Amino acid sequence: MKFTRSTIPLALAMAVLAASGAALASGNHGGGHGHGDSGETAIGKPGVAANASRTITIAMSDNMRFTPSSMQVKQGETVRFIVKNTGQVKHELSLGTQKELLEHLEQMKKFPDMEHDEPGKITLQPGKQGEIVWQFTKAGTVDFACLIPGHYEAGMKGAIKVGRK
Ligand SMILES: [Cu+2]
Repeated sequence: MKFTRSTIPLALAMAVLAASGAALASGNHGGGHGHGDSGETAIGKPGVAANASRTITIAMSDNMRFTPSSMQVKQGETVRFIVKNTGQVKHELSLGTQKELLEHLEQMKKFPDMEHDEPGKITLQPGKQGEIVWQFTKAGTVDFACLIPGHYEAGMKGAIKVGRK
């Protein structure tokens, strides 16, 4: 192939474009996600009971339902959840994003006896009750579920709508 006067500048222009493209791509790399400010997560953070603006009681039953299974809170609000297992088998309530809950569900299938000490999660034996105090810092939806194998699949889940303040 023979270079003419017009092909040479074009080849140069292409080389410059390719180089700047590479520079842009590497410039984008590692542009921060915010991790680890005061225990805050995508769904909020553990709350302080003294700051709770209200108490919501949630029952967990063997018909694989939370009652209530949907509720509404305000962004910034701290809620004290009293969770009661009214059934004859173990249940749990885990707060999380849909993605976290589904990932957790997969782990639970591998390790069914896994217990949770993490905030935002509570496992209760039949007839027991416990509480979770949670502050909803971000507007959107916070999901919750019972991740004991078979329970989520049977419909044991719910959602908390967090309204923008
Ligand atoms: Cu359950």
